[in-house]
Amino acid sequence: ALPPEAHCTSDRERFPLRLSEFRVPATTAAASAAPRPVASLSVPNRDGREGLRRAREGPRYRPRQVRPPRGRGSSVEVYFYGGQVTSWKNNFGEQQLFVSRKASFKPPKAIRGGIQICFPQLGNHGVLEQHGFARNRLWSVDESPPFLDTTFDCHIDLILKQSEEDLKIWPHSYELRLQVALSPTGDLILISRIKNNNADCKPFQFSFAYHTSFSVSDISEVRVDGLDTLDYLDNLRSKMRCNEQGDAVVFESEVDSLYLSAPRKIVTIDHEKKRTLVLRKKELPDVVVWNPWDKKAKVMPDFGAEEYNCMLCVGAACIEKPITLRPGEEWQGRQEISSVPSSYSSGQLDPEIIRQMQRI
Ligand code: TA6
Repeated sequence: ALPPEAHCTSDRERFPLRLSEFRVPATTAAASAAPRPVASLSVPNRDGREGLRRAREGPRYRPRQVRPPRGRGSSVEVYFYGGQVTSWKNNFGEQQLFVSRKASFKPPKAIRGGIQICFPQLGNHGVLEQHGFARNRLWSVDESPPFLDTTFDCHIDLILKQSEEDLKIWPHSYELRLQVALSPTGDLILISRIKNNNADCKPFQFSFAYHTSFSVSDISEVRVDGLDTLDYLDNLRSKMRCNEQGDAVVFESEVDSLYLSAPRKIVTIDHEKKRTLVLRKKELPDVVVWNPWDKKAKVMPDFGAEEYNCMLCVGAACIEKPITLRPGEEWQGRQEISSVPSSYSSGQLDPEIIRQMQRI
């Protein structure tokens, strides 16, 4: 397990979150030498209060193991490297994301798993390296993020800007801001804002994705709802445009598809865990769905041969119609995920849960 760099709880009344609490690696060299999670945010569950009390006994602002008793309370871990979320635990302290045990945490390889930020290109849909360069660059803390009306208490803001190296391969000045937040109910919210800072009034175009790898119980016991009847680009058949005939996407072999113009809500049901991951997206019309299955798994150096059984990538994306920004213009793309128990064996959401979610 990766030691969290710093651990800070945020509770409306008790601990206003201040970025200065996070230990920021002194120099880029230090940061890249041993990339570690920059931050670990957690929202204790209402009945985990006594956990908080214990936390407060620790040295100021450096509580250790602030996990509420019985591992309850949601948390998220983020890396400067790639601006990547590598852990998200729901209100029951259950890990929702997959990170390969063979993952590399050092440039040039992106961290295998978690939520990769694919920018300015998704996949090999363009001339740049696979999935663009943002996922293997060192991000930094965004000390002065412009106001966001939907900010939850428990959040961290990161930023990536062009480097001299990047300008040689993608000659544009930009700001890519990422806010990672936990809602009071433990939902994970990612909001990206991309601004064109070109001084030469040149517009730029990009595609984008939250390449999100979920941890699942058994891939053959998982289904994805909300993609039926949609067109998709099949990367296994040279991006051939196909149409989804099934009423749900299930997994019996390698899948590498980009679903186009998908609905705002996509539901991933893990029958065995009786858990449903509800993904909501904004300004990201498409959805990436990927599982390498056995053959591809064996040839990926940073992926365990059997790990395809316990992971599934389902992420919001914008690929079919790349976004064009003129200088000064900004785009914002949001992905929000809730992890809810699906008590019915059919995986249907429990009506009571639906009522609760509609109240959120
Ligand atoms: O999103 C699917 C995909 O583009 C697949 O084609 C597969 O290559 C996957 O991403 C992982 O890409 P990576 O460059 O991280 O090995």
